Amino acid sequence: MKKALITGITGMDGSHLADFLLEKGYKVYGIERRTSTKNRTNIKHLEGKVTFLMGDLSDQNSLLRCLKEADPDEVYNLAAQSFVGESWNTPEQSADITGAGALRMLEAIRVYEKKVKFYQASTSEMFGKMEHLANENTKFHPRSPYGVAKLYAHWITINYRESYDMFNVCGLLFNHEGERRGKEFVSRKITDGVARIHLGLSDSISLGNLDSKRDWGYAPDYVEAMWLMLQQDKPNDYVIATGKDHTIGEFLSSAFNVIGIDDWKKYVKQDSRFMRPAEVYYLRGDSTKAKKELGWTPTTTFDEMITKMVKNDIKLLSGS
Ligand code: NAP
Ligand code: F7E
Repeated sequence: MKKALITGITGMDGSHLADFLLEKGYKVYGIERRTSTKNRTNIKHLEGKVTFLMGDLSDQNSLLRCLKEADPDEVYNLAAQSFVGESWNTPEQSADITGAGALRMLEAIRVYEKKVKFYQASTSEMFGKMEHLANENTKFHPRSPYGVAKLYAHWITINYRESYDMFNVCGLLFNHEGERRGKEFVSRKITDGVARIHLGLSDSISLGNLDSKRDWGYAPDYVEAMWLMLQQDKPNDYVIATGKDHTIGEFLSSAFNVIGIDDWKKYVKQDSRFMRPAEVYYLRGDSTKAKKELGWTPTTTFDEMITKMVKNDIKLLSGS
């Protein structure tokens, strides 16, 4: 039985990856950090199936202890301060966890001295200021403290691969969403807001810049790509994306359509509090390499994903 250790298991991707690996017959360990009130919303269903270990990406020894306890074949480093907007408020903490956190996990693996495959959650935010389709060779120009921190984590993962012959891969994942997405991200903020309007709990949604375009995929499709990367003969880095871009306006239109509203504009307010000091206006990825080498393609469409998210939020809010 293969063993996997996941950092960030309480998050959206971590919980989906645990579901996926359990299906594959893995023994799964997940690192949780200590918080004053436990948040197990995304992982309640994993209790009794996954072994939870206490650790923190800011604490090197805790990572080494978790590694020894799990003795994994594969480590998936998904933990991060992952909210781009917040990274301007806490740039140092974002650098420490999102950037140096990856280094701490890599160092733990290096001193552990057993062969462990390592996945790093890299991101399209590293491309940042781009205007065309991005692939693995596109130059980076991050636009936030988060993007800069992720770029450090990306390069240190590659550097440890080259320096110590470690099996390290980076998945350059474009935006992916789903029912377990945090409510501050624009996708879930919209689907939760639409559900509230539908149920008469609210009459509008306040958003920032509506002109950004994103390449939005569905999270359960994307965790499969992470696993596929670690099953290859040689470690390599891959862009994971749908290849299609949509504006936030199009996301709104699709979400309101689920509840039968066409004129969504009268329900949306613009609020400067949600604008960012520097914006990433356009992201669209070319995952030809992943398709060719991993056999990976996304299966859930933009509208299907949004329909699932809106229906799920209506169900959660109505308690049905
Ligand atoms: P998420 O839902 O925000 O989950 C982040 C996870 O990191 C949570 O489990 C969180 O734990 C954990 N974490 C935060 N600080 C920690 C610390 N100091 N020590 C240990 N754990 C800590 O993020 P996600 O959307 O699932 O994304 C997973 C990874 O992929 C992240 O690294 C993200 O940056 C990256 N990524 C995401 C996307 C996307 O579109 N979703 C795209 C590209 C890359 P708590 O629950 O305790 O906060
Ligand atoms: O913003 C705009 C905002 O916060 C998307 C993370 O998973 O994907 C995610 O980062 C866009 C931006 O995601 C609001 O300005 C408008 O242009 O949902 P988001 P993100 O910044 O793209 C990447 C790939 C990651 O790696 C990250 O970890 O939407 N926007 N109005 C808004 N965004 C938010 N959050 N809230 C608004 O009210």
